[in-house]
Amino acid sequence: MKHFKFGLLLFLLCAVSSVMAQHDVKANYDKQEVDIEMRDGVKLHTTIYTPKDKTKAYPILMQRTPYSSRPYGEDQYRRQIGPNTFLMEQGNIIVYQDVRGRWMSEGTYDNMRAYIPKKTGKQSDEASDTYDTIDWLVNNVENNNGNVGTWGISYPGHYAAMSVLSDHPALKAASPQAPIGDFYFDDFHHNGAYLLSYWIATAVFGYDKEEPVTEAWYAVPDIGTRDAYQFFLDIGPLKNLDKYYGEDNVFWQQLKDHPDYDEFWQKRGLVQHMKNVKPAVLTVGGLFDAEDLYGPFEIYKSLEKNSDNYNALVFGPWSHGDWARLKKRQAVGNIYFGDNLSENFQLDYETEFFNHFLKGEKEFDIPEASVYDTGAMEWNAYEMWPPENATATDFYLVDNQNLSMEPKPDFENKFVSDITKPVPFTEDIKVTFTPRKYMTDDQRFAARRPDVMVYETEVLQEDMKLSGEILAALKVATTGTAADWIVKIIDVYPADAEDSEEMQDHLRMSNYHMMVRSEVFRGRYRESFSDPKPFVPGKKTSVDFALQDINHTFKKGHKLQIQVQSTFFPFIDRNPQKYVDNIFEADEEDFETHTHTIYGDSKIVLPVVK
Ligand code: PG9
Repeated sequence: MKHFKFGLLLFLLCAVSSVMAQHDVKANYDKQEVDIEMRDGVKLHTTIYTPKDKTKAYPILMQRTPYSSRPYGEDQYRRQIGPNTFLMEQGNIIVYQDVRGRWMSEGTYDNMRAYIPKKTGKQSDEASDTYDTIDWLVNNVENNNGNVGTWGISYPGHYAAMSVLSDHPALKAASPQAPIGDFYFDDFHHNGAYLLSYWIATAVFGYDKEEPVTEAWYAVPDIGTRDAYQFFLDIGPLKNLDKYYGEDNVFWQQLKDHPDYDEFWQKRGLVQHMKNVKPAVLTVGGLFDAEDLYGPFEIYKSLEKNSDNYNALVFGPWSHGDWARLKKRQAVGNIYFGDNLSENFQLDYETEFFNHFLKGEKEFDIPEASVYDTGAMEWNAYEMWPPENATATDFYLVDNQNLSMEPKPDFENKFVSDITKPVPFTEDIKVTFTPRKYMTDDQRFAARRPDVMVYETEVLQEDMKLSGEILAALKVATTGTAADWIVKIIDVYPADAEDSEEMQDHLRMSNYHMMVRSEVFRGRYRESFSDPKPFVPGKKTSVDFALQDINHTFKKGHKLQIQVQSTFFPFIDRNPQKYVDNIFEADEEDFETHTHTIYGDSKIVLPVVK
């Protein structure tokens, strides 16, 4: 009974606070919903919150989203509007729009709809939809000051990045946050490997709807278990998942039909177009973002190379979207990084950025690149990213348990990759919409497996800082004709390390093997993502690939450890290890256990700051 009363009290408290928060928005903003007609006649449902104080003009801050601009109904208000509460409370015109083909908007959805550089006639894409929307807003919304900003996280971040290609003169600033750059390197794939850990999410993005809707027209499959590893192992070949997603799941069909980086994916990539843009851009990412790392890094780097607009980067110790939450202690999984990091970002970076470029406020002085050091637990301000004071340094994978500065080409580390017992990517037993916590998880469970090769330094006698880009240059062989390669960069804590408040019960910080970065590479794409090749059994072969950037000090008393393995399940699907043209069509008998070899002239090239 006691628990029931507590639960009821908690519910009432939440309900009251929700009404109060809504009241704040309702008390200070008017709301209207309009269907704005695009150049091709399709109408996009757009929700507009305008400050009740009509004595001054305001910029327009817009988010375009596939996740709904709800609540629908002009007397229904969001609890919070805008990029953060500071911009909400200061007063801005806040706009949310259902993108084409989603929720209350008309049209047909297209995942990562391709940008059309030279549109003719009524041709449309997300950039032209943005242009047409901005044009209507600045000409029809009262009290706007003629300046527009866009923002969004993840898919909305992708549309914020795409907005700068609209070329509308009123668009002065954009903040793409964890923006998707390319579904072949963000979210659904990493370097050609399909992320089985995203399979659930295919329900949300796979089905077309016939008309504008206020309720979800899709359903996430109930797989009847919380044990994702066992579920997907029991399912076997990917084709057996067809019983959950039929022909009407357009996106599932597209994933199956396009295993290689073909024209279907290439034309949907955004990074290639991020050139010669005018609006100021503040790109934001999380160093432990399991969903979109490629996008923020590559969009920032492309603009840095190919555009002379204002272009800044913020990368904090965050998982996907953490920076938008007002949580005092910032932690990812078991690792605590500091207090008030998100609030400080929202106030000192995000709010100042938009107020400067949209309201002309002078107070604005953020570094070109603000990147958190996830080992030293402090912010670094850089004049460029990656920093030029880092030296690409070779760490060779020689003996089992040893990293060396010198290669040993004849040294061979062999392991059996048993495809019936793939290496788990996490010890946690759960089914998630998308992967998240594994990004800083303890890797001792893997280090103690015979199919995970471990290489490490001695205990460091002084701090070693790694800032920038990482290359894995492997020399490998397999008795099979296909293989995946996973490389993990790990910070091994000392035996006397103290536990964080967030530490899981079965773990201790003592000797914690903290994942700092991991990446997967499907070996068939070693020459080209568009032209897969089998391995020749037993032939020493080069497999080179980048891991996403890091900024991490391995402190004195710690060790730098590298792990290499060939399965990472069910983060990615199992490679049959026998070459088949399309793994989505593989049969049970195609899955073979094989012996892989890592030669001693394999190296990981790390950005050491001298
Ligand atoms: N990038 C995230 C995502 C995209 C597609 C499917 C699932 C997740 C996001 O938009 O949150």
